[in-house]
Amino acid sequence: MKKVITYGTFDMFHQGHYNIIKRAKEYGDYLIVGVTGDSYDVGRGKLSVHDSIATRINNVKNTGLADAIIVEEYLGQKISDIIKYDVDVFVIGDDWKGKFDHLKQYCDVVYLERTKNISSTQLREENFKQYNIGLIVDEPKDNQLIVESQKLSGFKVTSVFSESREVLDAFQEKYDIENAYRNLDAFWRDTDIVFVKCHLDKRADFIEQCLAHGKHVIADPPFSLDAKIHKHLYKVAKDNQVALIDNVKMVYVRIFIQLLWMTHAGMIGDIIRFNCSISKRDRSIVNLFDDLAALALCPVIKIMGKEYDAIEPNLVTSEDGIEYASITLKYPTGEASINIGNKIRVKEQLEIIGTEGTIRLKDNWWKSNYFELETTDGSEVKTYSMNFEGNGFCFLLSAMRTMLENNRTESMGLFPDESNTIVKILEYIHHNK
Ligand code: C2G
Repeated sequence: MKKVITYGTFDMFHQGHYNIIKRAKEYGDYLIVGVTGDSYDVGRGKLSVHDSIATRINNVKNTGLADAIIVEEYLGQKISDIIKYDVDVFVIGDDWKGKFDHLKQYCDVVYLERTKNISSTQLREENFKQYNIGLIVDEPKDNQLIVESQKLSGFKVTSVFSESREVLDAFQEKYDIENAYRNLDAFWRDTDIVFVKCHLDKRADFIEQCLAHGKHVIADPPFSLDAKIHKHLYKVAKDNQVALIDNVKMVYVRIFIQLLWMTHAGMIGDIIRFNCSISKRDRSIVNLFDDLAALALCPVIKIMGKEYDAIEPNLVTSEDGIEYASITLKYPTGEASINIGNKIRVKEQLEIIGTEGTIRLKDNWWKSNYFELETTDGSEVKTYSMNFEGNGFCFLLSAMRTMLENNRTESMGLFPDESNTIVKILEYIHHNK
């Protein structure tokens, strides 16, 4: 019996998928179809898959052509499958031409011509809402937003606004966006979602204007250093039935969600100490301290909670502002410290010490793709990892799309009250400088 194997995601099942499965079957007597698992797809940057794995498997099954269906869960599984199922022929579309030649030492490799003029991407674009993203900037930098949004179906950066002509020209020189505006009314006409990427002094004002014009908003935290203004912005969002989301990417990345789960499920016992440090040498950014502190406070509030008893700030200031800060939040059963370095440098890391284990994220912890767990029982250090490229913004956008599809306006990444707690802490620090 000649065995054939082929693989795919088979999202939004279409004629191209049917054709390749049918033609693959003709290469032997028994056809195995591998359907990609969600984790595997996320790991390889395929974030736009719409159908659940059950639906995708069912669609393959309904062709009546597959003798067996398996799930592809990890990179390299194809070799194990070929050996395990004693496969004679591996078939795949010619969009992969040459990519699987290394399998020729195990079985025949056949690349078949792709069916023209049909694809899952095209079907997703035709069937689901497309969101135009507009950027409000005061620097010619996009923080990878444009590249990150290209990783997902459904989002396109179409407009940019800046009050400054020089910034706008420099931005356009670099990114060449369809529309560039210095007039907000024109800018709003073209956008569904606005990324407010500007310095803190203007942030709340732009956020409010966008929300009031019925635009969903993503903005860097803190939105304001005044907790009342922050609350008010959420009210404006609610009144206008639009979403307001903190640009905190880490809370949408699987590795952080896993870490959150482990700490909340008591897997490192009671948390007695949380240390988190960050520094950045960029004198041009106004209120850099507040942006860094807000970022460092996110994991603290997510993991330790909002109910701290006291704040103990220790600040080193100069005429340029806060140069270094160590802020300790006292909790009933433990404490959390964040160290923020501006001119004064600190080593970036995040450490959560529990009675039964310690979790560590090294270096750029806010975009880390792995963490280590060292348990107190003396067993080996375990590493939890997930590969992803870029800064993780595509995960935030992916969560946002789910929110909007379900008419939900509040993020479950960083909840509004968690975001407000961060602003309250910063407000307290500034009042007690
Ligand atoms: N295909 C095709 N014609 C199309 C679209 C897709 O022949 N118009 C083929 C692809 O070449 C692939 C199969 O259908 O062989 C499944 O395509 P996808 O669902 O896009 O899956 P893909 O990402 O190509 O996964 O391990 C996964 C595999 O390596 C391929």
